[in-house]
Amino acid sequence: AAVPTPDAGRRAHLRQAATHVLFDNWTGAATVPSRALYPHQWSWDSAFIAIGLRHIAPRRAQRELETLLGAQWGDGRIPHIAFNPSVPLGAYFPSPDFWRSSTAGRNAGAPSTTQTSGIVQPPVHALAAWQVHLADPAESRRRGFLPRVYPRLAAWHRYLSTSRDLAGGSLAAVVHPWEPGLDNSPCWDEALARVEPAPRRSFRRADLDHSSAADRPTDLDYARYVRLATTYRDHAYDDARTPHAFAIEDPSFNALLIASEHALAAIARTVGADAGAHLRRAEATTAALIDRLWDPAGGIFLARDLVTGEPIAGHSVSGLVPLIIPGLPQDIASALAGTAHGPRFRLGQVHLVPSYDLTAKEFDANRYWRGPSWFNTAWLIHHGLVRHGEAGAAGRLRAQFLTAAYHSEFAEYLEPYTGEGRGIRRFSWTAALALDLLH
Ligand code: 2M8
Repeated sequence: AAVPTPDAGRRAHLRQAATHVLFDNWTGAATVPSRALYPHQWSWDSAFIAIGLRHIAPRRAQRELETLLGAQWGDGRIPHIAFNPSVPLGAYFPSPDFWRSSTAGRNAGAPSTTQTSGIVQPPVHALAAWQVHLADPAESRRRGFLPRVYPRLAAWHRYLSTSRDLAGGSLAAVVHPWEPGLDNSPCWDEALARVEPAPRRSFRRADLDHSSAADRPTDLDYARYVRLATTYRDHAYDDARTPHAFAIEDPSFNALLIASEHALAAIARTVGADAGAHLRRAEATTAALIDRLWDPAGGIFLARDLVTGEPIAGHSVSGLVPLIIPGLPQDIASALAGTAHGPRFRLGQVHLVPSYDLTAKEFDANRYWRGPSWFNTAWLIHHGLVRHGEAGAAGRLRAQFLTAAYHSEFAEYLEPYTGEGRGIRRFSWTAALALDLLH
């Protein structure tokens, strides 16, 4: 799977095709991940999309983030979906009538006009906001972009570091498998098995109208996703009051929080706020991540199940993402790079970075986050490799990324052995991150 970087002609074509995907998926105020499968605004998708958009339409990249932040709740949470009211209810499940944010979320400060979900996704936003600013600082200053987003991003991080620090160990917990973004990762299997599935007839999946059932989570997974979200909703999305049957400290979620906290320090410095507080929080979270989730024997970070109090044994790409953390101790960074190249992930030998351990019995080369390679995690690991002096491996991963994006027509994910596209095509973050790596 070692491939040369596409030549100049192909790069120009790739840039044009990626631009088309993003412009076609723009709805006027934000970008949908996919017109058919995901017809609303998703939280971490928008952050990745803004990182790509800044190269071709910096003002639109700012708006992408501003629109998402417009759906923020009073308690600081950024919901994982901001719903587009012009999309029919049946086009996506779960729809606004399931989440009931403006009523069930009222005490937590959900907006009264925009309908949203009540759960969150990984905090890539401050990272994105800082990069979007740097792409066109003059336009950013003219629009007052950073002074407007800074307090909202700070409130978001505060929510994650307080209300979501469920174990009191200085890490943010996720309370639903949709929150870490790696929805049906085998890492969640044991924790999910404790959740009583909702009756199958109580909901209708819309995803299967657009994607092959073999590439998606199962009905049983969905029945449990529904139960967890219903319980959270029925407790007014109150983190302290909800009896969380699923509560996990995920390495990638926390690594993104740390990287974003560093970006927030840079933003704070620019707007004249206290950068030191953000840097101290980043350091404390890094120390907690190493203390609570680092597994020296496996050379990878492991998620921790807060219901049992035990680490989760499965090796997922999430455990490699902490490579992006500025100032990660060099021995840990080297061990992570070694694990990425080892038999479980085979970096450079298979396509991109598989989402789950290739040697595990739960590995499935086609099913969503149970094995396929995804472009956003490859992009993160590319940056981690660059940061920690692995330029050769980073360059090879970048070449693979661009070639695969081109050949798969911006697929949602790839079968890691063949490199064939899976899921939907013309997927926004694949196009956006390809644009970013082209620049
Ligand atoms: C997937 O998740 C959504 C639920 O949030 C779904 O399956 O309907 C995940 O891949 C997630 O990481 C992503 O943000 C979302 C939209 O692309 O799709």
